[in-house]
Amino acid sequence: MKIGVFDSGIGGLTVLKAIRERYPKVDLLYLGDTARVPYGSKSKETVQRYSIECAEFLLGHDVDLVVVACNTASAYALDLLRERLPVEVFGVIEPGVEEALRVCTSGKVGVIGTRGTISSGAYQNLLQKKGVKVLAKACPLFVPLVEEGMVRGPVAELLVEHYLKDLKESGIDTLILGCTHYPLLKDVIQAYMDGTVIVDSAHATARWIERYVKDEGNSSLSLYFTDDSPIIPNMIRLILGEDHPYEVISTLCRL
Ligand code: DGN
Repeated sequence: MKIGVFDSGIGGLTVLKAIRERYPKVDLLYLGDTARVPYGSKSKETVQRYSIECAEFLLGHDVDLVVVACNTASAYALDLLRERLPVEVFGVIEPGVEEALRVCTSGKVGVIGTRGTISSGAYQNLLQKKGVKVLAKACPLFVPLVEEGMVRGPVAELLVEHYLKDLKESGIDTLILGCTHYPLLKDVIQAYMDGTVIVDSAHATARWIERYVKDEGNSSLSLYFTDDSPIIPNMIRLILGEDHPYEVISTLCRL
């Protein structure tokens, strides 16, 4: 079986990694739209167009299932992708929400993400429909922090305190990491939010697709990006824990 994963950039490799760990035999194809990242500041229509193009690229490589690793694309484009694609499509928001509802006992859930994801209200709407009180916070500096590889140490600790102080004092017992990059800050976040259950959408998504995945194949991994950047090899090493070759493709971008 071949699973295609796409993201606005490199951070979606956290979702790919969680899928790879859970289904080690499947063939995996990853597309990071590094030429057009970030999606968080683009309009809904633009994110939908980009998402369709990414999914078409994956379908061109005969994937059996598509996972939208990007939170913004999941918020804006999932319904459209489901209408248009001939294969099953999954996003990261619903799995994260369901996992949070499963573990939350206080009736108060926190969610953090990029400005785009938080202002889309996608997490908040799903959680509120289930009668849960939601405290949402955008943490815009977390993405560049991770991309600089500063996932632990004093700067990470300071920023975690800066963004999460209100949430810590609010009485939430569950915190959703609503961004591809945030699982890399999980240790620092967990240390600061002592006693709070941290829900990582990447792992929740890998579990969520279980019913649709047959763990068979050649364990291949192909990585594609729409633009090159010196950050890519560093992030591959940081997230996957190993070096891996990748290909830069330009035909996707029709801007
Ligand atoms: N992949 C994006 C997300 O999960 O929200 C983060 C990177 C970005 O587009 N800013």
